[in-house]
Amino acid sequence: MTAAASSSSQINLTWSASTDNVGVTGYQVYRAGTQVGTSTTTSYSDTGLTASTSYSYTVKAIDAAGNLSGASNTATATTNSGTTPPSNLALNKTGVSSSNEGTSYTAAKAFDGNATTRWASVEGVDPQWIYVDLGSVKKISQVKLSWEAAYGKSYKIQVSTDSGTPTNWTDVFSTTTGNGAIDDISIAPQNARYVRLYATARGTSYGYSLYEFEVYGTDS
Ligand SMILES: [Ca+2]
Ligand SMILES: [Ca+2]
Repeated sequence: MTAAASSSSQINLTWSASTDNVGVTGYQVYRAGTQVGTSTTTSYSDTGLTASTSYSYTVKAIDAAGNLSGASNTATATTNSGTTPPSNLALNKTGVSSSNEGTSYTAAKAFDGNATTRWASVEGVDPQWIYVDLGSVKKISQVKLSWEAAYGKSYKIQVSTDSGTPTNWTDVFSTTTGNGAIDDISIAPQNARYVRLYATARGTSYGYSLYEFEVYGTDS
């Protein structure tokens, strides 16, 4: 018998058919020694369980004469964590940038969920910016920048709740000591339809280049 969690509240059980020569008519399923259900097949789904909890199971076969077999081996599984990972609000949303180094490095590449594609600005020019349109106003609380080698040293994160082309920006984060790679930035929850990276000093002689520009939060 095997047990495998399929969610935070369900464990699926499967077992081999009993070879009882009288003819098996079904199975009784036990959780920690207490019967929780029956099955006429060789599988059972135990539902209504608690997240992140270990459960142990056995089965017994029942034959046409009503006799129970001995218990199977004990199978154990732990339900999944009840927390769902936050989703990236910027994923596949429309991006706009101040410049692109080329047609392979457009703003969309920073919002495509692909860690190998990237946006890059033209080389050697400040300032540069890139923003995402979340589609509607959200309450955002985290921005994660995944820089290529061409990182930003001084930049701001700005938000706007404008509709249409954004013109009013509010600073929600600023640094002059950015060090590239991953910049995972927590901010006080902000209403935002647009989220912009506004960069004023480069860490290299190149431009600014982001593999991904992620935004996390909740529906406002
Ligand atoms: Ca990408
Ligand atoms: Ca960093």
